[in-house]
Amino acid sequence: MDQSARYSDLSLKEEDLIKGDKHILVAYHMQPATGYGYLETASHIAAESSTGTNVEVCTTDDFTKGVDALVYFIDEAKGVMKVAYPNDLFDRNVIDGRAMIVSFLTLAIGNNQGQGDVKCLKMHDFYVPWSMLRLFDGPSKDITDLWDILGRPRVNGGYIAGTIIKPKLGLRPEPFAKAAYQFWLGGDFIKNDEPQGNQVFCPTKKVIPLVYDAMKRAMDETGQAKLFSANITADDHFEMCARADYILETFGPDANKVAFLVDGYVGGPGMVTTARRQYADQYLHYHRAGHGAVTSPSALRGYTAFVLSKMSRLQGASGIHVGTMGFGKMEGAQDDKNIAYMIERDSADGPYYHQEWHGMKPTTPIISGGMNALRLPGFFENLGHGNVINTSGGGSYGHIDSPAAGAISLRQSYECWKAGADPIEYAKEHKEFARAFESFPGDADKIFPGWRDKLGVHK
Ligand code: CAP
Ligand code: MG
Repeated sequence: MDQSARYSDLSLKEEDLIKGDKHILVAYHMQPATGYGYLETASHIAAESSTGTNVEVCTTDDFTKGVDALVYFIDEAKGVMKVAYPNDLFDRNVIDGRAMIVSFLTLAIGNNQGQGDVKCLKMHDFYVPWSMLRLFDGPSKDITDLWDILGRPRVNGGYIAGTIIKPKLGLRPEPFAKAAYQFWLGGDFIKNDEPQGNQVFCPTKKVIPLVYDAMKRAMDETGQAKLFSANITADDHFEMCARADYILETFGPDANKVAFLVDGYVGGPGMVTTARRQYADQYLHYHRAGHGAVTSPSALRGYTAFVLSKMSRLQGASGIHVGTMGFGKMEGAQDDKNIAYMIERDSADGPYYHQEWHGMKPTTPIISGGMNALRLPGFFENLGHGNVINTSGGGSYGHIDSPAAGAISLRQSYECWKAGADPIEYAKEHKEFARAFESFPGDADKIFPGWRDKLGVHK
């Protein structure tokens, strides 16, 4: 059934829709399945994503039609369609009238993902009008709070050298805490790896006290504050809160040095908002493990990493993993830097929409995935700044001298880039950075050809 007469209006002007402040706008890349027309399929998507189904129903009245989502733009040659979703379509909390991401997803990335007339449907950008933006929580804590704790300037406080306790799983409490202590002797920030929680071989109530003890010893020995991002991911809201409460109680006077990590993609909006609203004093660290199922360029449905990151700021993530923009081990490209700009700035351009954030706190780009001291200078050069949290697991625990040396090499890498120094020359004066070349010779050969002769290192 061709529903374009009701669910499309190509005369609508985007600038009028934006000025009207009454619609969330969404840009999709869409290809119809064979045998289906472009506008016909786009209109069916708008129907399924708002007030319709695949047939007319007798219960529809004029009010219903007033909240129809409308296709307002198509470019069949480029495979782009844009939909205007009336704000009133979206669910609001009964407790406080505020908006929720799960409603945005269940409509804009809901049934339309399984339509038989669609070959490809992927959200590439969306625009949130102020009338809706102000109804989302946004972050309660941001990187300035971490810089404060670390004794750094609140503006441009710079690079936070972090790691992930590796191996990903398999350490019992004592070796886990020892790994943390060893990194903290040189670094700032440690996170649980995304699957680390309350495994039978490393119970939370055994390992957390040891991690806190390691943090205290490292703070005493270095005279510097340290940070721990503790995973509270769980299916059950009350389990999440039990973990969070136990961790805060254990860290006691140093509870402000605890961030909470949630595996936000697999856990979903409910889990992110549980952490955001129940623990607003903690930095909310959004890990996106699993996102590749929908965000990978090879996925023909779902949404992009850009969309995931923009949604996370609305949900209140203090920081989210944004990939390594082609410098690490995960999928990504240098222009992924626009993801970082969208979540950290108050005004930014997405692939299809400009977004004003009206003072909503920024979400920190968290850089992770195959990074080490050798890969960081190129990354910073591409991004243009170092106001990020970087978590290098292999880049720290793979350093041939020690995790502390790995941590120091990461910081030296940042200082080298910030000073505009030549990495090889810098390495001659900075041992841990120099030893990163020997720790990761494959990267060194690729990024700094001839490094052995220049540094006098022989196989
Ligand atoms: C990195 C990591 C992170 C990934 C997540 C891992 O470890 O801990 O979870 O970076 O990817 O488990 O692989 P390494 P992203 O530093 O040892 O690679 O940040 O792109 O979501
Ligand atoms: Mg991990």
